[in-house]
Amino acid sequence: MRSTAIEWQSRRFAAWVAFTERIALLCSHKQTGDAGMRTQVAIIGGGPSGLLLSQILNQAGVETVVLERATREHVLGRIRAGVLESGTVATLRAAGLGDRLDREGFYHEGCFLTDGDLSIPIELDKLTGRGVTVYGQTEVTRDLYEAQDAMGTTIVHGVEDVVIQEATGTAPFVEYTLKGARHRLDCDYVAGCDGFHGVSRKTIPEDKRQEFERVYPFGWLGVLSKTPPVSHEVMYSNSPRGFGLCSMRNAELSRYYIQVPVGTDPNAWSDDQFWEELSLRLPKETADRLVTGPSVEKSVAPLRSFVSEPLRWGRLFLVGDAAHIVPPTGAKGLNLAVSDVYYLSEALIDALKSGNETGIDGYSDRALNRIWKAMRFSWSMTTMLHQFEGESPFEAQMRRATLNHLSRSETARKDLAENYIGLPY
Ligand code: FAS
Ligand code: PHB
Repeated sequence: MRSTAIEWQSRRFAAWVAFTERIALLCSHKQTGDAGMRTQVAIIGGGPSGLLLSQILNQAGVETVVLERATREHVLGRIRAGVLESGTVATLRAAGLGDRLDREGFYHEGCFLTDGDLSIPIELDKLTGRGVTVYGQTEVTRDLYEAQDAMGTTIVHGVEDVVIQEATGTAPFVEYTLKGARHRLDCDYVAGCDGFHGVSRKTIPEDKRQEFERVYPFGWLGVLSKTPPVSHEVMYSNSPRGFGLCSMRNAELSRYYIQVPVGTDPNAWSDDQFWEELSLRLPKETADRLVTGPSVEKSVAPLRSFVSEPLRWGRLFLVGDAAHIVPPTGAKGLNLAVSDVYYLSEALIDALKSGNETGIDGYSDRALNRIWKAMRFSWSMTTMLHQFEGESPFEAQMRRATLNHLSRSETARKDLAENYIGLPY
């Protein structure tokens, strides 16, 4: 008799535990704001693309949930882009993100190309009426997170095993694991903002997408140092030893890069070796002014040109690095992500607010039209300024002749300037 009572009690206890676990799961969803696990736009990826899309859509009254694999600290710890086109600045301002950008961003009226001791000023503002703004991607992302917090939008960090389901149907959904529990998020549309290594692009069957790629036989070794910038404007240097780049984040924080072989280990380079090699790639009068110091960040970025077409598959849309990668020589990566967001946000608001699907039907072609021109510019800047292993003396001369022509032709400099400041949206 007694054992039966104990058995009955243990069954009741097990049922109670299961019930509380279910409530806890629903509450955990509530805490993540999944609001009954349904939203209008599911955004995969909480980098610049995903956060800016969430910002603009929520401002228009469209509900989103951002699913991000990494922690916020990890996302904010990435040191990446530094140069914003005027279209990017305008889009960020329109999204309510202009305050700190306008206070702390540096407007640059030009940039420099150099070839040995030949210095070629590219007077962007004088040639096109517009310049660029130096403001690190880290700061853009920080501003986006703060703005998203203020709006109370839903960003779920630490998601794993994201799977996009029914993208070609009328009721797509996203499955993901959070703290060991499997979740489902129903939505009207999915935005793949999860970068080059994300799941979104790979959700599109291989026979439904066409990929275009050029992998460069070198990478960039980048150093961030608490030193005053050597040049008041970004400097791209061609030299017989390879490419070098001098940039900055502010008057006390500089960002430098040198071209290195593919697979270079950043830890194999001491700071002194880095400063020595950079100096050898700059004009002498610039190298003589270089203020060196300890690196606060040192990393190697591979260089590739990549586009995946189309950017749409049913109710799934690809945005930013999930769809394309440019070599950073043209400072286009982040800026292209922003123009993708500009186009897609406009299209989704139209579709969800007015039922007008013209924008989403035209998103892929419209974005690709701008993407390909930025792809060409980034490829041309990379080809012009980098030494290719095994290049013939003829090819090296072609690069130098291009730079020499730029130094003498305002027309050639205007063409470069028009692309560097960013082509119209
Ligand atoms: P991102 O890659 O920035 O963000 C994608 C987000 O999705 C990440 O936070 C990732 O954690 C998340 N994610 C990935 N898979 C996921 C999954 N399965 N589930 C959920 N979340 C997932 N551009 C320049 O203009 N100048 C530069 O100097 C420059 N340097 C760069 C250096 C490096 C090493 C890299 C990788 C890129 C660099 N770029 C540069 C380009 C860079 O700035 C990108 O263009 C920009 O980050 C694009 O932003 P997103 O499209 O948001 O992609
Ligand atoms: C940077 O400041 O990190 C930077 C600037 C210009 C580029 C690439 C990177 O083209």
